[in-house]
Amino acid sequence: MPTRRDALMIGAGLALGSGAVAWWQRRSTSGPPALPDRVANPNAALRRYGHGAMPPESLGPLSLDSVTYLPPAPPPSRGPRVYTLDVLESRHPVSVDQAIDAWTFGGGLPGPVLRGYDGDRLEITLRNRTRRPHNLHFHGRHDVDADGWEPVAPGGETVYRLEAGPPGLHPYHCDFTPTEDHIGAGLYGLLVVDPVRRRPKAREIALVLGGFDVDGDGRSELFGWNGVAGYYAKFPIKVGVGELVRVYLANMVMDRPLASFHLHAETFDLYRSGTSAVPQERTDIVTLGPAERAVLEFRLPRRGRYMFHPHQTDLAEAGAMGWFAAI
Ligand SMILES: [Cu+2]
Repeated sequence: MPTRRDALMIGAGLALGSGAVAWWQRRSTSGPPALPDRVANPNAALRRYGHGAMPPESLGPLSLDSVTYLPPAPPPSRGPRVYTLDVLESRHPVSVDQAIDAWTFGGGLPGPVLRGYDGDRLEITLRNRTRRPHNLHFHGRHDVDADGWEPVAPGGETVYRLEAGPPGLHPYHCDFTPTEDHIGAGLYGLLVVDPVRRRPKAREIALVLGGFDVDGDGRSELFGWNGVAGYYAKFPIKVGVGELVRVYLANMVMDRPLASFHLHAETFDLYRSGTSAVPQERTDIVTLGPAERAVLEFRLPRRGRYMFHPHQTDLAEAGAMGWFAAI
């Protein structure tokens, strides 16, 4: 309701013209409170939830599809599953105007998804094509002789033989010290171990959270899923309405104590580390320490855009907010 003072001022405004009303509205202390900077300043507003970190312009809506969507689980294998990972150095763009000096497994950041059934034999050859020592360490269960902490010299190679297990999601990464630098530069990826009694058919998606130190100060300034800041804010992950979605989620940010994943407008079944056949919880948020991971399952019930982001909003604002588009 207008106050008596408002009525007086409107009357004065009519007498003085609309310019005077606008002047009074700007000066009045009884008007609406001043907008926070992030709303009043459109550039600041755009920084909310990752829109301040746009992906490189070279990336289009399909550019990360081969990283985002997992191919179907491989058929059972009698022999060992054989992989070769070359450790490479490259300049990796992480946003529209920032890049990092990356070390990668095979040129991609994260490295390729390795996959096998519980009990499958894996044979992974690591070839170090860089000027520094690196190595390859797996989470999950394996023979202690294949633990991978020993350095592989520049130009050298090592074969790691593992028996995949237990069923679940196990990150792999370079474990050469200082580990946070080697992981921060991009030396990480996912090993998916499928239970012999397979999980139900689903749209399978990998989301690996990384931090990017773009100014070389040892701290991440940008954050993003699957190697790019702001990508899924610009290009939502498409899933079908009502389709079972399974997310293989891992936190590979080493310089923050925690990072969470929060889904808007729907909840998910949470399988911590993916090692149990039954979920521990139905929730809309899971918090992960460095190298922690989880498998999430959910269905989005109607068309629309469903936001996801770490609830550490500085991470979300610096590139880690994204959308699922249910279509
Ligand atoms: Cu390394």
